[in-house]
Amino acid sequence: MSDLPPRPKIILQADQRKQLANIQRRLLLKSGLTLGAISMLTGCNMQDGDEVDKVLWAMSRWNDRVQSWLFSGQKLAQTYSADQITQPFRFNAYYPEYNVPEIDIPNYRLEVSGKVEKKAPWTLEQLRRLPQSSQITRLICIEGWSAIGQWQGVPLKVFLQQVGADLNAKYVGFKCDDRYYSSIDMATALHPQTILALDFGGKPLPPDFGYPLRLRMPTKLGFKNAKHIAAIFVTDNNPGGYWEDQGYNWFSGI
Ligand SMILES: Nc1nc2c(c(=O)[nH]1)N[C@H]1C(S)=C(S)[C@@H](COP(=O)(O)O)O[C@H]1N2
Ligand SMILES: [Mo]
Repeated sequence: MSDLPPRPKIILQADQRKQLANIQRRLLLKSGLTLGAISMLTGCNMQDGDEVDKVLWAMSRWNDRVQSWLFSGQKLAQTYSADQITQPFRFNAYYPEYNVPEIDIPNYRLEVSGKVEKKAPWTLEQLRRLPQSSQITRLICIEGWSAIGQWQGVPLKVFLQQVGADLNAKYVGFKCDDRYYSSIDMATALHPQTILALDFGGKPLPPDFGYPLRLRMPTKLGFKNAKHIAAIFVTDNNPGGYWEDQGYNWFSGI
């Protein structure tokens, strides 16, 4: 090995330390780039907290672009057989299980807004009348575990066509009943395995696993699979997300 540049000394604000930890672990270490290499590539001396932050976010945005170029809108993620389903399934959220939101199911309506022709809200019954698709796939959490489950629901593509969405728009955003939020690129929204799941393991989604409606797509990490969806919108401005805005890579394809 040739000489490596000396590791730069970094001074970070407290709130930047978490972002640095997240982005560095996910992006820099994964890509094999050290902070020293980044400082050489960017010509940034990495001494100044603001500057470090800017460089890391720029790297993450660049990573989003590369991932979306590489993403194949049709290539299917691996599927599994019923006997491979993980039991019990694993719960995760940014809060403990006993804080799962309580939702008034009879009065539930899915809101739709943004670049769509039809903005009327949807009942669960209306959603169940649309074509349904089922999958047994693996949900992979960024925290280092995965679990195989069965989900069934409306392909997001079918739903977007129903509401007359502009399919040339860039993003689909999700707002959840627990104030979680996330967003995906349109190519992933139209992928055949991206569904608005109503059922889990052959029954209506239970509270823990995102009732009454969740996003399920095996082409993205767990945190992009929004549970308890209250509203869907189509937009050209990247809506970010709960974890995405704290430093997790936005695209997070698998
Ligand atoms: N509304 C909402 N959706 C969410 C989360 C959350 O906290 N709130 N957590 C995400 C994370 S980090 C993961 S790994 C999966 C976990 O889904 P599960 O509970 O079905 O395993 O949900 C995702 N969707
Ligand atoms: Mo996760």
